[in-house]
Amino acid sequence: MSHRCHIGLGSNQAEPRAQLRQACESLAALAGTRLLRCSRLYRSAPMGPQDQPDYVNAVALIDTTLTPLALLDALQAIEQQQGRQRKAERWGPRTLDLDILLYANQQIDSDRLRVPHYHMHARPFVLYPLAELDPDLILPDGTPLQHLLQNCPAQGIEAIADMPAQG
Ligand code: ROI
Repeated sequence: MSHRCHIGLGSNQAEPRAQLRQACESLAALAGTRLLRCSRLYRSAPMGPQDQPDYVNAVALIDTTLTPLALLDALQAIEQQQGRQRKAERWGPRTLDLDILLYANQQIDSDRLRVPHYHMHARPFVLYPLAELDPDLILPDGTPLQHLLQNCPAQGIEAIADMPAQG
């Protein structure tokens, strides 16, 4: 059985646009997974420590037969392939960040994984690309995405490009 999942993508190192394009290709190539669509690419100032470059973010929608933890493993493998190094510094710059934002309508709270993603409710660089893909989305707890957007000003986030077509 396959599940519809929203994946958040972010990068602020080593040609962020190319990082996101490559990550989308890798998502499309995952076992048991189809890439349905990707949002445009959005640029925003860093949230958290300011002494790092602007970020480029996007959201991808996939259909996958992977379980949540298998999907997490696969996303972490893609991060590693693209040179992600886990550093002690929290909220520091990264070549690629892939987050499971939503996994079907499930709420998951385990040691390794929390879905919906912890901080998505207040992050414009997640909510705006998500709304581009699915404006009428309702979160698993019944909150409409549009409610979250009303409480989350766009704050300088800017669509800068389309995700290039896959294939
Ligand atoms: N800030 C922006 N704008 N985009 C991100 O993806 C992002 N990711 C992070 C932190 C460091 C919190 N800030 C971010 O992990």
